[in-house]
Amino acid sequence: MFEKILIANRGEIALRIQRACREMGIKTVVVHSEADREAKYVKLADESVCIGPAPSTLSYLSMPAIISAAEVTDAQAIHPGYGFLSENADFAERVEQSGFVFIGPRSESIRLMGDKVSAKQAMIKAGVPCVPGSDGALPDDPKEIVQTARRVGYPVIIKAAGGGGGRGMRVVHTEAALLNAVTMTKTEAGAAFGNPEVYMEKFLENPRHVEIQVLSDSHGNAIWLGERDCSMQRRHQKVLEEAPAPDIPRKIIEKVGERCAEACRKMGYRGAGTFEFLYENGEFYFIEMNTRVQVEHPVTEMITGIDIVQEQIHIAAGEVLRFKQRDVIFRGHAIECRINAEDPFKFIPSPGKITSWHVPGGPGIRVDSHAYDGYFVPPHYDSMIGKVIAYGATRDQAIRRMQIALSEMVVEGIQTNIPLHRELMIDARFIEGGTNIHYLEHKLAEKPDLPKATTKSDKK
Ligand code: MV4
Repeated sequence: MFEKILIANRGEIALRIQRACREMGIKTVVVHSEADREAKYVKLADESVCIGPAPSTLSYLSMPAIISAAEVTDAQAIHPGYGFLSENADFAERVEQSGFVFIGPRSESIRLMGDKVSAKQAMIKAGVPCVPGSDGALPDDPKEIVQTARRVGYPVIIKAAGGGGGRGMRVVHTEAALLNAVTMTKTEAGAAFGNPEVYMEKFLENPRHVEIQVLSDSHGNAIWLGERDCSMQRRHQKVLEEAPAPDIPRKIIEKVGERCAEACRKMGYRGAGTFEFLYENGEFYFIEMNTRVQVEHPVTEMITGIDIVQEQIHIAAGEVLRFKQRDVIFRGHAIECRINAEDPFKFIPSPGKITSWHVPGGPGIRVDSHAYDGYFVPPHYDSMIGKVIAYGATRDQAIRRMQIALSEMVVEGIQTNIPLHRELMIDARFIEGGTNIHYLEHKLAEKPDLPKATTKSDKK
């Protein structure tokens, strides 16, 4: 096992990885920007290295600075967390070429999944169900494009091979609009991703976003850790996630989960990964694979008892997977609310000093956050300042516990989206379960004065 790991990230996930390392008896090095110098989680690490000024391009995205920090501190492995360089195949390659272990997949896997056309082709080959669409990238010949759309059936969606996470896509409803939409998406994709390739899929109108967590070792073993429902989102930003996904028959989940694990074995995938699916009318359709640990990993940890970050480290150290599929037992229900420093009505970021921070507790409540009384939320990064996770024997109990947790939570000095979460926890459709990817945006459009459930502690 490693003696020392460098954490190439910031905020709650840097603290989360540090806790995993500490439990395993591994020393930690945290790299940080000038803006994060005073953060308590930086001081908590065994060592810290300032790698540059506040803008992430000059610090958290600086490959030479991070690799130099690993060299001077004698770290053996680098954990990239999520965001920043976590899905950058060139970074993974440079880390390994410099003699360190990248805690994540081989760079070839990251590259394969980063190109959404090659990812989808790999999944088709591995027997993972995909959205019907073009066979690979769209050709230049307009006749062929028109033919493909007729075969797939309108509406269709044009997606950039270099896109993902909602970037570089366009829905097309009629043949009259098709060729222009393809040209525009290609032009934008070329400019945004340096790759003009696009592909076509049947556009699913009302799906849910359900993803499968996998773990795969470097010895050909792979398991799936159930699903997460991430349908509650706004502008491709997930707001809350839960596991299991409400009202999906276990037989269907088991079948798709096993397909994902088998795909990992076939690809020689290493590490933790997430297969993203759209779920509509009882069917799963693969859209993308994420080759990192995800923000919402705790809900899976709560219902399986498996520490995903620790398993990433065991796998990176070359160990054989410590669990067989039959060891994975799903128990209870977990919900995660992402706490963002933002205006709860307008969603604009609200950085600044937290003057009062009181986190909830009690049975089944977990808070993953690096924030504290007096913490300054820097304006340079993502607005997420933490996550509240509620576990219960049933979904109803998890909701009830989350309602109580959110009623106890106090954050002053900055604005947060806690009022929105309080509103969602008493929303009849959420409580019923199984809302689709459009639900939150429709709800917010209907009731622009949401959230109403404010308290004295929410800054105006
Ligand atoms: C789709 C889709 C409907 N049909 N693909 C958006 C993010 C990216 N990961 C894929 N996305 C979508 N792909 C087909 N064939 C609808 C979306 C989509 C979406 C997906 C997941 C979560 C939220 C979403 C919000 C809008 C659109």
